[in-house]
Amino acid sequence: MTIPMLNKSKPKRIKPRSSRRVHIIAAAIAICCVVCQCGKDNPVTPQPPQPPSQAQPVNITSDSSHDDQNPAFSPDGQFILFSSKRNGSSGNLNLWVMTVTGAGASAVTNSSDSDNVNMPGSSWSKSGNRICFSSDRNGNDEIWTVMPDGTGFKRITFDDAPDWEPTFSPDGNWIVFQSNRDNNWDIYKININTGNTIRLTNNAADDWEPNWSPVGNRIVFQSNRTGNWDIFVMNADGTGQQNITGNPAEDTDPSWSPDGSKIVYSSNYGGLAEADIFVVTSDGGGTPIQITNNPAYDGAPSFSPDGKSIAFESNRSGNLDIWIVEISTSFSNGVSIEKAPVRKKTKPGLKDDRRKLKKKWRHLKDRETSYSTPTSLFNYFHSSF
Ligand SMILES: [Ca+2]
Ligand SMILES: [Ca+2]
Ligand SMILES: [Ca+2]
Ligand SMILES: [Ca+2]
Repeated sequence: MTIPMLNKSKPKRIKPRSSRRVHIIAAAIAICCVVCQCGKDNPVTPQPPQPPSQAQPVNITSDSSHDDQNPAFSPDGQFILFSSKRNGSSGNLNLWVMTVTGAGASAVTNSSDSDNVNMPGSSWSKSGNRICFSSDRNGNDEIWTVMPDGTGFKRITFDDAPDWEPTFSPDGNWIVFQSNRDNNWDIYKININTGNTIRLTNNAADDWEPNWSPVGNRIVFQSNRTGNWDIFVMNADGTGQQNITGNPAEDTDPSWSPDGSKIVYSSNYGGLAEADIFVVTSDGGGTPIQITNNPAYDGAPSFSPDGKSIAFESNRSGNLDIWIVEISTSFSNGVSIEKAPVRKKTKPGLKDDRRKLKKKWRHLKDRETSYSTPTSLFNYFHSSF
C-alpha cells in the first residue's frame, strides 16, 4: 500500500490558524491510519520490548565425578583456579588450575591435608602471580601463598586459631581473611611482607568470607549480625561498614565485578529452596538481579576479569561442578538470566565441610519467612544496570 501524497498543484493560500490546526490534526490521523494499515503487512511493526536472550550456564567440569568448587579466575582471564577432590586424597580438597573451557586441569597442591581457596574473587594475584589459600598442613588452618605451578609455598599466618578465606589486595601486599583468633569470627588483613596484622571488624556476630575489591579501596564480606546472612561492604581500613542486601534471605559468598560497581553473590532471595546467583550494586542502591535460575544449589560466584561472564559452583549435575554463564549482554541490554526450568525441591547438595557447617548454622537460626518478591523482567528492563 502506498501512502497518498499531498496535492502540490494547488496554489498556497493562507488559512486561519484554527482551520490549519484542524487540517494538521486530520492529516496526522490519516497518516496514523495509513501506518496502521501498512503494519498489517509490514514485519517492522513496532514491537514491545522482547525478553533478552537467556544465557545458559555451561558445565566445564562435567568430566569429573568428584566435587569441583570455588572457581576464581586468573588475572588474565584464561584460567580458573578451583578446589577439588578429584585426586582422591582422602576426600580432602586440593587446589587445581584449568583453562576456562575446563581443559588441561592440573593439581597445584597434592596434599592429604585440606587446602581451600577462598570464595572466588581475588584469590589469584596479578602481582607476583601468586595464589592464596588456607590449609591445615601445619596442624591448624593458616593462610599460605603458592605459585600457580605448585612451587614456592609461603606460610603467611602463624596463629593457633583457624584462619580462612583469604583474598589479595590489588597491589598484592595484603591479604584479607577471616579468623576467630579473638574468640569471635572477624575480618583481618595481614601485610604479607611484614606480617603486620590489623583487625577490621569487631562484632559479636560472624563476619566471614572477605573479598578485596579489584579497585582496592573496599572490602566485601558476609555477616549474620542482622539475624540472617547479609552482604556488607567496608573501606579497606574497616570503617564505613554498610549492609548492602538488608533482606531476610541468606546472602552469602560475595565478590566484586572488575570495576567495583557490583557484587555477585549466592542467595535464596525470594524464598528459594536452594540458592541462585544474584548481583547487586556495591553501593546497595538496587534490587537484586537474579542471574541463575535452577532448583539446585548455586554458589561461590566470581566475575571474569573482563566482566562478561560469571563462574560459580553448582550441584545441578548431581555433584559439585564449575559452571560459567555468559552475561555479556546482561547489563547493557537489560539482563540475561538463565531460562527457568520447572522448580522442584532437591536433595541437599554435596558441599564441603565448611558449607555443611554454614548450612547447619543456618538451620540453628530463627528463619524469617517473609521474603520480598524477586525482581521481575519488567524491573530488569528498567534496571539501572
Ligand atoms: Ca565434578
Ligand atoms: Ca591459624
Ligand atoms: Ca565477629
Ligand atoms: Ca539477608
